[in-house]
Parts: sequence; C-alpha cells; structure tokens
Amino acid sequence: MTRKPFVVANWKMNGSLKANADWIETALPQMSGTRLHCDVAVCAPSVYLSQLVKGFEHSATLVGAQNCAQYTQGAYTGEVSAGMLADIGCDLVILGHSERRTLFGETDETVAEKVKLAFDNGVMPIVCVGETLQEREAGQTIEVVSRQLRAVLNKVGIMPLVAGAVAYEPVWAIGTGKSASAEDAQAVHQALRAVLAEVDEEASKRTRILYGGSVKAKNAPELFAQPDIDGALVGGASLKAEDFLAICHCAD
Ligand code: G2H
Repeated sequence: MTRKPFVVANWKMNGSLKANADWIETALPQMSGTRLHCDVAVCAPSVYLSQLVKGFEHSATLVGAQNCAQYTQGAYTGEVSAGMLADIGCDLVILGHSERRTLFGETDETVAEKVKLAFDNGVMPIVCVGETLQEREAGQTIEVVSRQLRAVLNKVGIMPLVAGAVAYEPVWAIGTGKSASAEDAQAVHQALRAVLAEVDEEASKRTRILYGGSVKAKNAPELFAQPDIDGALVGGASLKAEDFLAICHCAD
C-alpha cells in the first residue's frame, strides 16, 4: 500500500494579511501543477482562512483551520463551528493539538466530539496525539497515544481519519528543536497503525500518519523514509514559504 505523502503547515498564532500574501506569492508557483509529489495543506488562524481559500483557489493546496468548536451553533462566544469552516471553503482542521490539550483543557472526549462535527460538516480532521516528556520517561508513550486515538475511533470510527490524517506529535519535541529519532517515531507510528487496524485493517493501510515536532528540511528525509511515516505537520519551519517548500520537496 502506497500512501501519498502529506505535508501540512501549522502556522499556529502567526501571520498577517501582508505576510500571508507574501507567503502565498512565494509558494504558489511551486504548489501549482505537478511540481510537488505530496499533498499539501496550510493551516492558519481562522481570521485568515478566507484569504488563504482565495489565494490557493487555483491550486491543489488545501486550507485548514487549527481548531473548531465542540458545538454546532449558539451562545458560545468566541467560538467558530465546523459548519462555519465548511461555509468559507475550509478543507480541513487540526484537532487535539497538544497546545489545545495542555493550554486550553481539551480532553480526549472533547477532541472526539470535534472530530465528529468536523467530519459531519465535510471538513477533514487531522487528529493529533502525543505524549509528554514525563509520560515518555515513565514508558507510557504507546499507552497514552493509543488511548488518545481510541477515544476518536470509538466515537467516529476510522473513516474520518482515512479522509483526514493522524498526527503523532511528541509534546517534548514541539517547538523545542528536539525531534524524535526517526526510529523512535516509526515505532510509535507502527503502534498507532496497529490501533487503527483493530478497527479496520484495510482502512488502517490507507490512513496517513504524519509526524510533527521540530520537523525541518534537515531531518525530514530520514523521517519520510520510515514505512509508517506518511508526511509531516510542520510548525516553526512552515512560517517561511521557502523552508516549508524545502520540506515538501523531501517527499519527492
Ligand atoms: C508541533 C509542530 C507543528 P513545530 O506543534 O504542529 O510545531 O514544528 O514548531 O515543533
């Protein structure tokens, strides 16, 4: 089974109308036609999504949000629903990122609820899982990421993940410059695929599992060479279009 590599930019809370326009102008020539051999997405703060949808309208580049509400609509001040993301032409949404889990109190249950609403509205979820340094040192990595993934599988099954992706992001590797070794990451990706296979073996082989955590053009080739690593979720190194494109080209 060959899965097409998927490289996703996660700008986090960065960007401006001007900086985004410059990013699009630099990246668009490379993202058009058949120059890249991977699927590509850019996930931006929600206020800029319409700008990206318009900017990438004639390319295959997907546009994604970084979160959505766990509710459909109503008195939830400050929230943005999955239906609203679909309404403006947003293709996907990152859900359960560790920054959402640790800084904003998201639980396995709220993440699963958001995945359901995203998929029901036609927005593909990229579901993030990952262990803290403390959990890794306690030998709990596989237990933790399996629990996080099963919470989603139990709620919505595997199809939303086949349509979107899973992202393994060890919390201790995020924005720290420390990346998991390619072998360590592969071991976790293999375990995650086994959890997916408990639900549907054939579908597990079609589900892309991305690695995230200080990915750069320097470490991407070794990560992408692993059999169960199907691409990357890129934070810091996605802020400059040239750096992000260099990572995309590692999937050639
Ligand atoms: C992990 C990653 C992108 P960075 O959060 O989701 O960020 O590449 O900066 O570690």
